[in-house]
Amino acid sequence: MINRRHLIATGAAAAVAGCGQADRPLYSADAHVADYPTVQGVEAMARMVEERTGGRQRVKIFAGAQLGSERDTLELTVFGALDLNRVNLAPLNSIANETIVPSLPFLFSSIDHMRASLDGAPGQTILDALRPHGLVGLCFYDSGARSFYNTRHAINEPDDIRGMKIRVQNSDLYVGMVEALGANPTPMALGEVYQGLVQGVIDGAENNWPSYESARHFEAAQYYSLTRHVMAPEILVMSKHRWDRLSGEDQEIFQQAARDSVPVMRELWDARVADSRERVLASGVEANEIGDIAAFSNLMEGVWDRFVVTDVQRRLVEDIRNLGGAA
Ligand code: GTR
Repeated sequence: MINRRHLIATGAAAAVAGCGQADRPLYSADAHVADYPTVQGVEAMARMVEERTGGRQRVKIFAGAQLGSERDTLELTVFGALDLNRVNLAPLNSIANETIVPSLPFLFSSIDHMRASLDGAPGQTILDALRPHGLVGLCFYDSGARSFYNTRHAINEPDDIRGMKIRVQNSDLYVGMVEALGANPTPMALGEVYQGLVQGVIDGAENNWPSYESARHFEAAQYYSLTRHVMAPEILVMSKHRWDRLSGEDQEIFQQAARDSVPVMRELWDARVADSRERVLASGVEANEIGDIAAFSNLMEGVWDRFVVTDVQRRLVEDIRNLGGAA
């Protein structure tokens, strides 16, 4: 059986020796269950890779956080014990600060703006920025917009969330955003959130419609308030240890297959967003639009100054803003 311990033992040995593992599929991790669009996006890529290499390269996906939380599996990927990993940008925020930029609150004006930015030069800069950190960024996948949900009451204005314990991903930026609203951020792995809500360890969390639905958080937290404060995408990375052992031809095939899987994933994503929304609303979830969204974005403005600190980040912000009009 492949598990985290097995990967650490065999992967570490192979990475150090710079060889081995050639005859087995590349292993890929995902925190989501098998029918989630991110997993299906990587599956689409895997099919193309297998076909285009005549079966020489294959990918095996371990869905449902079988190999651990995103933070843990990212460590394994950097280290070379895991080959591929599909994660949100949040756990990369502390590894490469370029990834903070698309995670900034209220940066993108629309889904189209987000897609144009990631498909364009800013996206490429961010993918390339991961190499010095042991990761090869292959492509971005959609993650829609994240909103707050909780077990207590609808959030209409910042006062409504003040004092609540809100689960965040393992990222100082998310901690900062929640603090800026006067709530108490609690960093926690995705897999622990449902229990946390049920047991009252936390009052709420924030996520997109599909994760809110798929992880069953909606069963425990019935108030979904559409702040849409972040549109940070998902990303597919390969361990640089593994990448360096691929032939130039296979590197090109992996890169192209990842790119080609993006429109496949986006189509699945759009359908899943509509489906998840419908399902949770039918189950009795109370969703509300926010009248005065500026009341939230103004409070979160301070995190921009705290987290946008390098010239590369500033240029990324500017380039993304310039794409806003076009999308
Ligand atoms: C989801 C995302 C996951 C993970 C999760 C979380 O939207 O797809 O990769 O980041 O959010 O909140 O932990």
